[in-house]
Amino acid sequence: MVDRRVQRLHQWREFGRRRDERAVADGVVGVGVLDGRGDVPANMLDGVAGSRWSSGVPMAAGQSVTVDTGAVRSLARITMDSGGSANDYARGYQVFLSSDGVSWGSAVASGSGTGALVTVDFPAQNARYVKVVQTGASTSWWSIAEFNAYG
Ligand SMILES: [Ca+2]
Repeated sequence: MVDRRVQRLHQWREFGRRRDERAVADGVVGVGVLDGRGDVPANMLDGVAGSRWSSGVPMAAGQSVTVDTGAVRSLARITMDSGGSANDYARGYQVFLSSDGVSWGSAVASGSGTGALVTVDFPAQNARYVKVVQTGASTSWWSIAEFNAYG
């Protein structure tokens, strides 16, 4: 079940600075589910709404997505946008943070998606890695067109 595909992206993307928010999700991505038929993990970080990563299988508890923001930094929000695959949002999620990608501790947030754009706020914490674990289930695939993290 677990295909720990990791890809490094070299671009760095910033936007929304007028709101003192900065996208920091561009980095190494690992997904704990099989890639969906060419919907590779890098697609969730490429800044293109029309490209997506997808699970390629029905959404199920235990599937996960891990993003490396590139450095330890204060994080307080993530967004997962399933874009045009509007029904592929996470039915349930837990968010974990880590400074080293090894030790994760307790979930900093949990909840249920209700639409294509899932925004998750949590108390600011210094971390480098973000892992989202699926806790829901659906006949739909889990797709993320764009994943972002904010300080
Ligand atoms: Ca994309």
